[in-house]
Amino acid sequence: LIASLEQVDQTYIMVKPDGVQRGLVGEIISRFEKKGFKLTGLKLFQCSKELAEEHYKDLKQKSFFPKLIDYITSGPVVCMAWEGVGVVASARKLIGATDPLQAEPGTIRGDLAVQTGRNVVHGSDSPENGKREIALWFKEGEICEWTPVQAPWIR
Ligand code: RTP
Repeated sequence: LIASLEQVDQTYIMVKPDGVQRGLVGEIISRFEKKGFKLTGLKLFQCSKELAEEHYKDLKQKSFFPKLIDYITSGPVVCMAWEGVGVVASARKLIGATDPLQAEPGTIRGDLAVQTGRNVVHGSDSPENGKREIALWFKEGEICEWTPVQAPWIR
């Protein structure tokens, strides 16, 4: 009841090409499902160079930018929209530090990855970017608003 008074946010989570190739899609989806967030969008998708560049436009000046774009476009990704109270910050915690060797055990990157350049998953860094990235990766009609029937605790 108290939670229902709090702000519900959206975040964009993406299994990167290495996560798909390594068969980690189910494992990664499970982490967010089990935590108690609500899935509102899900698709397997081969993204264009243009879309990858738009998504990572804030990193355009970084030396690793070309490698990052090659990586993200190297194979299909799994695009997800998740909703819930505090979902943006919580998802970042579940994902762990950018460098998987610094990520705590128990986090997705801490458990499943080794290299920064192959860190298996992306998560939005603010509620504003959550909205921006969901609008960027999903078309209208691909986001499903639904109400859990018997489980108000998985809001
Ligand atoms: P993400 O956006 O993918 O969730 O990652 P993040 O916020 O943890 O990290 P960010 O600094 O935004 O970097 C985005 C992605 O770029 C790749 N990267 N490579 N030195 C490198 O080679 C390097 N640094 C960053 C990673 O895939 C990182 O997740």
